[in-house]
Amino acid sequence: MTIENNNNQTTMKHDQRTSSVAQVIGRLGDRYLLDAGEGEFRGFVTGRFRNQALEAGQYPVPGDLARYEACEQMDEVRITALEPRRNRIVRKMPVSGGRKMHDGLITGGTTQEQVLAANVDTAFILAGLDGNYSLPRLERYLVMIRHAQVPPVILLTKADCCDDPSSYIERTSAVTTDVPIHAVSAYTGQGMDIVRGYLEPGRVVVFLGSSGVGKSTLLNTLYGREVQTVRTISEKTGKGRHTTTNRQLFRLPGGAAVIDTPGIRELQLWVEEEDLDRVFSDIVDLAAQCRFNDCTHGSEPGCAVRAAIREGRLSEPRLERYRTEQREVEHLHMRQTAYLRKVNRKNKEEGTYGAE
Ligand SMILES: Nc1nc2c(ncn2[C@@H]2O[C@H](COP(=O)(O)OP(=O)(O)OP(=O)(O)O)[C@@H](O)[C@H]2O)c(=O)[nH]1
Ligand SMILES: [Mg+2]
Ligand SMILES: [Zn+2]
Repeated sequence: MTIENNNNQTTMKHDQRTSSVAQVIGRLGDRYLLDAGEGEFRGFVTGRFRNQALEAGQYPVPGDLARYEACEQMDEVRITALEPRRNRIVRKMPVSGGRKMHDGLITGGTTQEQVLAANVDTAFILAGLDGNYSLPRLERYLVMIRHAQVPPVILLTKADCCDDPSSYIERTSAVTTDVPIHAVSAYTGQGMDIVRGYLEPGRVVVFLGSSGVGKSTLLNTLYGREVQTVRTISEKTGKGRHTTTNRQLFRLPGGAAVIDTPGIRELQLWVEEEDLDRVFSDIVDLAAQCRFNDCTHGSEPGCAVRAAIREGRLSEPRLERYRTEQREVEHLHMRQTAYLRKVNRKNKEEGTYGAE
């Protein structure tokens, strides 16, 4: 638990009559941590808030602006509503077992949307240059960010572990035409000035990426002291240890805020087809040149996608990934509505909204 690391908690007097607005920092059990600029305090959502919330995604998340009122005889506040969100980063979250990988798709099990963060100015997608670099994974994060309509920035972390970071920048930029990509190292300080350039006072950024890519380390470096726990990646598996377990917002001394997130184990998509098409726009453009409108890019004559693969302008694995994710999105749409209704009703009865 990282909340204790922030021991700048102050006792505050909240004006009972007026409703005020505070930034949501994080969650601690059924309480929310808030900050209105003078230190952290706790709050809980009112019964009326619960009644009005139609789904889990409407409960407070880091970056939200919460309207609150003071409580008599309690040093906590009542959260009455959230200000409308400018944007929200959403992922599909498994809420029950029974999942199976089938043909590259996750099937079975029950899923629910989880809002990771709200009101974000820049989403940093981190990928490590220490041997776990994965282009498909980056693409998936990009699709999620495109869906949220938040500007993404890719950070290739641990540049100190890699002899040739520029070759990775090239590989990455081949699939992400309009996304800034920077190689950084929290250890040597490489690229840190570039990252700081995104952190103007009042801005909110989020760190996303697999466990062990160095999200919390980067936050600590920017903060100037250890506010989040960091652990070495496992020698046995070469993977991160899921050190960070809560999403939490940190206000940097310079006035910007960073939302540190846990590495996502299963990044399922919660998006629309258009978001996919933006990330795979090269394939969409090629497909528009195929002779047949409904070309499946198999053995049809005049297929521009096949031609591009033959000529080395498009890689076969990339086309495959596009198809897999397309299938996943279609599949998702089919079962989304029914499941959501069921799960939301159940959660509402049990009052277990927004569980991590
Ligand atoms: N060589 C090198 N190692 C780094 C760098 N940044 C982070 N690490 C190491 O990577 C490991 C994982 O770092 P964390 O910051 O805990 O990773 P995380 O992304 O927060 O992981 P989760 O909280 O599990 O999602 C630690 O051993 C860090 O010391 C870097 O720039 N260079
Ligand atoms: Mg972490
Ligand atoms: Zn075709």
